[in-house]
Amino acid sequence: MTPDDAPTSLRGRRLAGAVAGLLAAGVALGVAELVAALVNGRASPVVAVGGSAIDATPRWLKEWAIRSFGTHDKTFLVGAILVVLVVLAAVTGMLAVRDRSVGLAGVAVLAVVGALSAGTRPGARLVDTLPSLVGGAVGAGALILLLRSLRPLEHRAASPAPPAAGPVYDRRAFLLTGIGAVAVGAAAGVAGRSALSKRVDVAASRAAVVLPAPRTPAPPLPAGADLRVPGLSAFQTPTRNFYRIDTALLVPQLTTKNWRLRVHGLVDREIELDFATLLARGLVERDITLTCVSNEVGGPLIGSARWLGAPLADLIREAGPHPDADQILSRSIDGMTIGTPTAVVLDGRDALLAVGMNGAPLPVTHGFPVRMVVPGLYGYVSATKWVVDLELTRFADAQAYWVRRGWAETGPIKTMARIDTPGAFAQVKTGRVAVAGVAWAQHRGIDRVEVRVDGGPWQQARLASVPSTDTWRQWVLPWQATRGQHILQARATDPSGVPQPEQATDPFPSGATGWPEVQVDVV
Ligand SMILES: Nc1nc2c(c(=O)[nH]1)N[C@H]1C(S)=C(S)[C@@H](COP(=O)(O)O)O[C@H]1N2
Ligand SMILES: [Mo]
Repeated sequence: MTPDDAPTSLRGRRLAGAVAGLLAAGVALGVAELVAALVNGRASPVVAVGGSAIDATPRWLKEWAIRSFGTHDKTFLVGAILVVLVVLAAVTGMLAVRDRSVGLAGVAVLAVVGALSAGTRPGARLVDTLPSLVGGAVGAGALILLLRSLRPLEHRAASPAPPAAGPVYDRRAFLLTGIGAVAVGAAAGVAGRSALSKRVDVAASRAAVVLPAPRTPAPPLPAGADLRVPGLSAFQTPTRNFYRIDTALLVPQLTTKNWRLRVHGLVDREIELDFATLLARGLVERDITLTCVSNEVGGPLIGSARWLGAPLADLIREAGPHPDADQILSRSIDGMTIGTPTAVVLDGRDALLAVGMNGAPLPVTHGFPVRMVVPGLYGYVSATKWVVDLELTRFADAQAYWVRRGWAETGPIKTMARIDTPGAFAQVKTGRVAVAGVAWAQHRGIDRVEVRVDGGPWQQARLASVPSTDTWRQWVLPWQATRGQHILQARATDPSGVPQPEQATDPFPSGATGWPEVQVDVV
């Protein structure tokens, strides 16, 4: 710009810069709101900053605020934070007209404050920092675009020189960019809010569930089901550590009130039932170990829980399945399809429409309010979460989601052992070391687990007791460890008497095979 038009030009552009700062902050907040709703169902960074501010406020000030504002103290706090944000955003935008890096630094500082607050709230996880960081990044992008349209016209090669008293920047471009920013921020914010409010519904619905006592309680755990060897997986996997596998980007939000299950297809009588009717059918409680077909040898995609649910076989029988209906095609509210052999569900095993997991209603991520659990089958052919529809059909007529993608049509769980301790590449001391792990062959059972060191003779491990064949089984072998590097291998055997094969194969298409192996360093 030329020295003589600087004062008016700069004033006008600074004012527009302040507006740009406010718009960018709006975009950032809207996007943060949406990301917060998507990644964790928690509130926006503003609320997190508010929470941190409350924690950091001295007690006298807190008490003054409560006295002065009563139950509106939180509203006041959020309002105060927004006012501070508005001022900072406007000032940042103004300064950024002269120097873009000042604007970006301002956005970065605000994003980091939001991320730190959200990431340090009680119970926070790393993903809680995402809303601020993504919001900040998108806000920075909006600021850059807005500032670009604020560049003095004479600096832009293609633009005609501005008339002496006319606008000093491209007002039309700024207006259009600004409208775009408002639209993006508002759309993201509204979408985030509505997603968040649905989640709150589901949390309330879950909190309101009163699980009836089981008509048939789980058989008591035999003494010594848990060997309690340090480093060995607990017999019952704590729900918070239970693996989660699904295709849902957004966890389906289904309340008990909105839940219905329809049984139809090749049946004599269609059935439709609601949540209360399902509970009233009488529930059984069972320890069952769930396994994912994608689990690698030695992998973590397995967990054991105490499930509470209605027997699935009874319901299917009531519907009167036609003899040729060899597949129960279950569907979840988010459109996942899973095909289970009808014969397996009806063969007397404890196939469940589960509503409870480890003594509580199903967590939303594990299928609230109702999921299937069928002992002995990998999850992708049996464990439909958020299940709402059971269609009796034929494998020849309808293919489920993963089967269409080449995975095996039926997925019985393969016999498998896992070495939990010592861990891979662990350093252990010479002398007696407990080698321990779990082994599983759900619904057939584990008869033997053997361990060998450096390819030597197989040694039989001691097996823990189990309540049924539907769970994994712990095992332990005391080993006299000698100095040096050693390879430990394990193999399990089910009642067929044939040990699991040595041949290592990929999980695709029907589950991994091979002996688990760990290398340890004895010092
Ligand atoms: N609706 C739905 N149900 C699903 C899936 C899914 O993607 N969507 N994945 C299945 C697979 S592959 C497995 S292994 C189990 C995992 O259950 P979990 O997440 O409770 O451990 O859920 C099954 N049920
Ligand atoms: Mo799976």
